[in-house]
Amino acid sequence: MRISPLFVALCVYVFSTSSAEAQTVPCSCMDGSSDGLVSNTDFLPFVMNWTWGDSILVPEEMGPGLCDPDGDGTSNVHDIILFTSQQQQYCDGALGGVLTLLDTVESTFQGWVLELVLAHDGMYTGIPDGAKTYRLYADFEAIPDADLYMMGLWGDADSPWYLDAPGGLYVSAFAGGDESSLPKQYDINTMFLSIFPELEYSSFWTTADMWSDSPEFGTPYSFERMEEGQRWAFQSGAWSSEDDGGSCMLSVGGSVWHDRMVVNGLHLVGQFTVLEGEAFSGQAGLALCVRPEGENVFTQLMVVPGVPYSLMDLEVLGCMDLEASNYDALASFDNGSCEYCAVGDGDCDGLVAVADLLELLGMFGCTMNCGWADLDGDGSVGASDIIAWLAVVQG
Ligand SMILES: [Ca+2]
Ligand SMILES: [Ca+2]
Ligand SMILES: [Ca+2]
Ligand SMILES: [Ca+2]
Repeated sequence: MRISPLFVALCVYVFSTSSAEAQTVPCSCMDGSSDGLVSNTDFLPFVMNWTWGDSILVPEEMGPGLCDPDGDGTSNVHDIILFTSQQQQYCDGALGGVLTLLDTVESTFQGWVLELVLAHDGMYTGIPDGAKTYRLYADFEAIPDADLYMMGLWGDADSPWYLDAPGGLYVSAFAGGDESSLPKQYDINTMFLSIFPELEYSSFWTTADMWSDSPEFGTPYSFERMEEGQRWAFQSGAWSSEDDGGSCMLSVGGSVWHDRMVVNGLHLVGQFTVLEGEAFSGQAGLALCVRPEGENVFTQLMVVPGVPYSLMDLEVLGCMDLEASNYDALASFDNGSCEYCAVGDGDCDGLVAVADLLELLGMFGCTMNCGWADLDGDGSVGASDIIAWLAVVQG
């Protein structure tokens, strides 16, 4: 294997945050179709050529769909991350153009947050009593005057992407995909959820919550490495990208620009229904793009190498603001769900009505963390709050 010192320098540059000079690659490196735009049409040729960890024997033969943007002498997951970060960029190779690789920005990753979605009692087909469904979220601090877009998950041989659940994971037979594919939320047909309710608890990785509303856009595509029997490894709770030199689940083409990829608070990356036992842990890396407010291009790449997660990251998600109508005294992590409604409108339906009075009466005698019902703010719910509520109704 021949590794040019220039390429090594480029590699060090791309995955560090302190370099000053922007690096470029020929258009032909990213625009495999030579149509002047880096897009979906370039992606498949790339995937065909870019496998993980394979040496590039003749770097001089870089051409459409085959190059080594991170300059480490192999085709690897970092190259695909760099390719993905160039999506929707224009570049005219016929004119000898070059693409400028994005600067890397310091990570604002705050850590993982794991939510217990449901402790199962055996009511769902195929999910035994005692199984637990968790959702794994990435928590990022916002970047001032810019939006963060999730590109996806990755790991390499040094910092593998893996999961470890000795009790095994539940994956529904109706979850889509095949035995070589990694279970992903995108593959689950939501039309089936009403027929097979257990499908909602099927385990998967994802680049964003594919079941949340995204009215103006379709569902964004992502790409993952296919590997024979990968699904069974995932299902057995012992899946890792380490032996393969690396793996990733990255948004394909313009999908990085999808509104669902905007990182705003907690960002869903996976759901795992652990069949038995308490143990559940693993590690994943993340890749994101930064888009400054008012600009229509990504200007920076954020790369988070593998960070371990475990049940230590378990939090109760909810609203932690006492002033909010949906204040949750049990919450340990504020997920930005706080709702603020008119005084006295406890159920937040826009009307101050009997239903609210009943809720207030239900909290009568509360002496701590009483939320909206403590209308006069004296720390407890008593007769004075009912009088205050009646005053609101009577205007
Ligand atoms: Ca193209
Ligand atoms: Ca490479
Ligand atoms: Ca109401
Ligand atoms: Ca009170």
